[in-house]
Amino acid sequence: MRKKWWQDAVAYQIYPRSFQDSNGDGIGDIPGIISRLDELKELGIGIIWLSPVYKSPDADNGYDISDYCSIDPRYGTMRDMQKLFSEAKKRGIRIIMDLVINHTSDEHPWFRESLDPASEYRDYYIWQKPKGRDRNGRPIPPNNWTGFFMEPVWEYDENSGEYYLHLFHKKQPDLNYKNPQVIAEIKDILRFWLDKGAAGFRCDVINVLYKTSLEDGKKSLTVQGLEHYKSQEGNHEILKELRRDVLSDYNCFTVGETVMVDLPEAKLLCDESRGELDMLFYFDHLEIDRLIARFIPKKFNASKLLAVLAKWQQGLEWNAVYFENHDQSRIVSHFGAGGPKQDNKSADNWAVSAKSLGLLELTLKGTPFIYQGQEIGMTNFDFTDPEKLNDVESRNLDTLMKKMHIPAFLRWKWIKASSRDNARTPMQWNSGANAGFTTGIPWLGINSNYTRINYEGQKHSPDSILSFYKKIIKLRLESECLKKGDFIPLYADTHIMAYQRRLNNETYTMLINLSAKAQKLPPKLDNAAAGAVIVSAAGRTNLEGMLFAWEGALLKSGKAL
Ligand code: TEU
Ligand code: CA
Repeated sequence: MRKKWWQDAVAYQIYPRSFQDSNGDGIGDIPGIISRLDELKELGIGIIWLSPVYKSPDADNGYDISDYCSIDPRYGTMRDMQKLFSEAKKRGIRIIMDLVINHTSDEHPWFRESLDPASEYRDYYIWQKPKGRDRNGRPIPPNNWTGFFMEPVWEYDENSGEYYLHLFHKKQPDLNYKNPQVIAEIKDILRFWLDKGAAGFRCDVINVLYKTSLEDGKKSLTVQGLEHYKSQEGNHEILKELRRDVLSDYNCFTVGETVMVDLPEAKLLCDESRGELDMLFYFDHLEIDRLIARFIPKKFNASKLLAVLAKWQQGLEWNAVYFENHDQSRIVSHFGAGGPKQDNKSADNWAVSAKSLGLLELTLKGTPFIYQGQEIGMTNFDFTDPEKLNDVESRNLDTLMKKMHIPAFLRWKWIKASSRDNARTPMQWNSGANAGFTTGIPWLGINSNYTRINYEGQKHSPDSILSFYKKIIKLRLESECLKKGDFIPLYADTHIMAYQRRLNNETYTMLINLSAKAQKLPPKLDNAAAGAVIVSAAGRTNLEGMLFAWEGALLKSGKAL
């Protein structure tokens, strides 16, 4: 039996370029991370997921890797990385690396070699002849697939007269997983990092590796062609092989980022007896108020959120639980009071909703992942000039929408709701210059609210969001019921939701108001709400039949109700 230490820890995602700069070049780095490990230990973190720090030309901020076994000089050196492993270990923190193996950078030596049709590396990537020629003699792409980044997925290479496939940016060519040599290379990369001290991997878009066929896809508004490569049998086989031949030799775990995954697929991917992934990130809960994945905002409804959470909480043995990452909006700006349509003005409401959403995340079953800045209630970016956007996806989306003649105000509205830059603005450490992130010019605009929202300001205040996170993380770590107890949905309407966690004789009840108005608790919840209030985001000890605006509260009852 594997000892599943990852089920007893709270994880924290670091997006290195925005975490802490140590040398004034405006880009966060590994020495910067080392200097903040004490803060993470104090927060109660046991696992760090480190977004890519490998050599990369940065077409997609490090998710385009040109050397898997070296550190990009902007982030530091391999010695720094080794120091990060050992300093983290001293503090009881394990580190998982970001494994981006669906694609490499086009500047990776494999791809460079692969440009030569006679090279043994040609077959490392997916090269295809044109389907034919159009009337003007121009080549026609091999199929009708559309990609994740609103750009064509086939890039033509004049030299060889063939196209290569890239589901993401054209500087991110997809590897060919029908080639066993590619899998052999990946195994070496896994061993390299596990031997250096990595405790596992967060596996980027790990359910789209294997392209079963390259036939035309069914017409679709989102990613067309998906049915030919999402969660295929060949993909399951690869995951099994990596587990069997490499991962099982180490005390490590994997969390897959699985795009467009549904529950039946997820069950297969995480079924322990199959030996593929230990847990996965799904997207459904963050898309309940969005159309076309996360691009167009629509109305929030708490009962929808509970339904989605319940489906996944009860559907899988073990979940990766998250509300934010480097691709998503800040949760307080998404489901909380920091959002555009809501009562942003009130600092109280911002804090209460940030706490409540933290309480919600940390009382779910699974391994919680907190994203840097979430623990202080950081909000979406506030710049107003589209020129300031860095995210390649947002920039492509803007270009596409312009072509469709969508007016500028609407484009900006949708980009503001969906842009990945929302989560990527630098960490707000203090109220000094550049929020204490850098002494130089930050690579991406710092949110001007840093004078009000920052780590230092919250550190010594017992009522702060940060102090609240510390408290509930501690509570969770000490409770088997909160970590592993069953999830039972109790009640939801447009604004409030309620659920219980149960293990043996223990029962916790979680109540949350996801609206800007106080809400009466329905009579149906009388029994459940009768327990003792352990913690409330509004600082109350007695609920008196109602929840304040944005209030979440955790109650304890002696026996199951
Ligand atoms: O993201 C994959 C993914 O599907 C997305 O969340 C993506 O950002 C977007 O929604 C596409 O529409 C992973 C990484 O987390 C992301 O940062 C990378 O850009 C991407 O893979 C490619 O490596
Ligand atoms: Ca730096």
